[in-house]
Formats: sequence, C-alpha cells, structure tokens
Amino acid sequence: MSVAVAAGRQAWRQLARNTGTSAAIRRTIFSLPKSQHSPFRPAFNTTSKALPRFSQPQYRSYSSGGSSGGGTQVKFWPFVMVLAAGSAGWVLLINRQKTMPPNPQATTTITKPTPAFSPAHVTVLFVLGGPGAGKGTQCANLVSDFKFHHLSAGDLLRAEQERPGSQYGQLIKDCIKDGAIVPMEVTVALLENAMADAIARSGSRKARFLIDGFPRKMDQAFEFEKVVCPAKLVLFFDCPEEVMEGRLLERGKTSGRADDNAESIRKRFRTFIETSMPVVEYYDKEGKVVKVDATPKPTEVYEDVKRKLLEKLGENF
Ligand code: UP5
Ligand code: MG
Repeated sequence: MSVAVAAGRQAWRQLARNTGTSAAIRRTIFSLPKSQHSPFRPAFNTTSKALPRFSQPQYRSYSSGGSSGGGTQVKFWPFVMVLAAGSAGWVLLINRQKTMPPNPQATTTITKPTPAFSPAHVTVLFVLGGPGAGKGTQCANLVSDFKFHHLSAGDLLRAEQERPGSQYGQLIKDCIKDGAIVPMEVTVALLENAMADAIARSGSRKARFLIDGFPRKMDQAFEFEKVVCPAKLVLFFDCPEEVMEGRLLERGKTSGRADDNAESIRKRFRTFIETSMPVVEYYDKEGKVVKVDATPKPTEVYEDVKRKLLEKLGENF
C-alpha cells in the first residue's frame, strides 16, 4: 500500500511539473500532510470537504490582497513578464511601421469631381440681378467690347422648352410662368453643353463666358462650380423693384414672353428676393461681387460696368 501511495505522490509531482501548474499550487499541494495527497481525490473539487484548501489558493493567486505574503511574488511575476513582453512587442511593431514605406495598395484614393473646364483657360462671370434689371442689355455690350460668349440661362431654357421632343418642355414652361426655378440638373446641363459648343466653334481652349441669370439658387452655384467651372466673379445689377416692374410691363407689350405679365412678375420678384439674393450675398462674402447701380440709362450703366470690371480684373483677365 505504501508503495502505491509513494507511486501516486511521484505521479502527482510529475503531472504538476509537466502541465505547468503554478509553483504556488504545486507548493500548496505538496506541503499538505501526506494523507491528503491522494491522487484519487480531485484536487480542485471545492465540494470536497476533505480538500477545502486546494481550491482556495487558486482563487487567491489573482488577488493582490492575498494573506500569504510569500505567495504574492510568485503570483504576479508571470503577468508582469507577459505585460512586459507585450509592451515591448507593441513598441517594436509601431517603430517598424514608422520606418516602413507606405503600401501603395493600402492607400485610399479620394477622387474629387473635376470641373469640365479649367479656370486657367476659361473665365466665367456670373451675371445676376432682379428680373428686368438689365442683365441681357449689359451683356450685349460686354460681348462686343471684351469678346465674351454670352449665355443666358433663361434663353437656353426657353429654347429647350421649344425644342421638339424635349422631355423637359412642359416642366420649363410651368416653372417660367410661375417665376419658379427649373431643376438645376436641366439648367446646368444646358449651360455646360452651350459652353462646350462655343469652345469647339471658337477653336481655342481659352474662352470668356457671361453666364446671365444663373445661378439663381445656392445649390446651382455649388453644382456649377463643381462640375462645370469655378466662377471668377459675379456682376450684380442692383435695381429697385418698381423700376424693374415698369421695364418689364413695357417690354411685355411686345416681347411675347409668358412671364412678362403682372402676376408672373410678382412671383419672379418673390423668388429673386427669397432664393437668388442669398447667392449674391454668399459671393459678396467671398469678395467676388462687382455691384453696379442699374437705374441710370443703359449707356451710363455700361460705363460703370466697364470701369468696375477693369478695376477688379485688370486689362488681361
Ligand atoms: N432696360 C434695360 N436696361 C435699362 C436701363 N438701364 N434703362 C431703361 N430700360 C432698360 O431688360 C429688361 C427691359 O428693360 C428691356 O426692355 C430693356 O430694354 C430695358 P433686360 O436686359 O432684358 O433685363 P434682364 O435683367 O435680362 O431681365 P429678364 O427678364 O431677362 O430677367 P429674368 O432674370 O427675369 O429672366 P431670365 O430669362 O433670366 O429667366 C426667366 C425665367 O427662367 C426665370 O424666372 C425662371 O423661371 C427660369 N430660369 C430658371 O429656372 N433657372 C435659371 O437658371 C434661369 C432662369
Ligand atoms: Mg435677361
């Protein structure tokens, strides 16, 4: 029997060594009275009244408040080692990444939409002002003196409205009569096509454009500058409503325009104040607005336009 007990004790020792059981547990086991070392009892069976102390050291070994002072050192050094090894590995990894060349495959490319025309070749001036302020009249003067291409957004929309087979004809007609703004996708596309045509016809990459009556809304401004071409400045014709109304009603006698009537004019004014003036204010804050008083007679207005434009842009803009 004693041979069997001795063999059992030897087997326990071997098992504890081989399985890496902590020294604390091993010491606890092998410091017990020999009678409690039976290999046939489950060492960690907490329900076993005969072996309550087998279970206790295992829980305490993770606590800094253990009652066994000698056990504390032994309990913590493996974790300190693991932490130290982990930290060293982490520092090594970070340092290695710093010295490594960037992986081209891992680089995320953020592609911004490129405008169709570069401002290095194409100069765009937005021409804004209330209905009847004289935008079209003054653009005609600038075309003859400065070789601008004049594109009136309103004229392009009216042409599209009349084009046989246009899917936007009715939409444009309704918007114009109500003084409402046609969805920007339509107008921006018409402007871009007209610019491309003008450039193709001129045979030169360099071109100057007066974009008349556009943008009438902030989203149009952002969209145009993003996909078509950034604008150099805004020429703004400032005119009181009663003056504009008189001009439009006078023109309405012969123009044939569906919006030159009292009711449409009222709606156009409201849209201009609520939706289009914020565009002028936005560009004004950007320092891009050239403001001209549009109440004098056309020739006087033009003198002012010319002087202010040259002041702002110089001779060779
Ligand atoms: N006139 C001009 N200057 C004068 C002066 N100094 N003294 C005395 N008379 C003067 O002039 C209007 C009239 O005034 C003319 O008879 C002229 O002889 C006289 P004009 O040069 O035509 O003024 P303009 O500002 O161009 O007036 P217009 O009516 O064209 O302005 P709107 O901005 O209202 O019209 P537009 O054609 O740009 O737009 C029409 C509609 O299209 C909009 O209401 C909208 O529904 C739609 N639209 C969009 O939806 N999106 C757009 O981007 C653009 C238009
Ligand atoms: Mg006009």
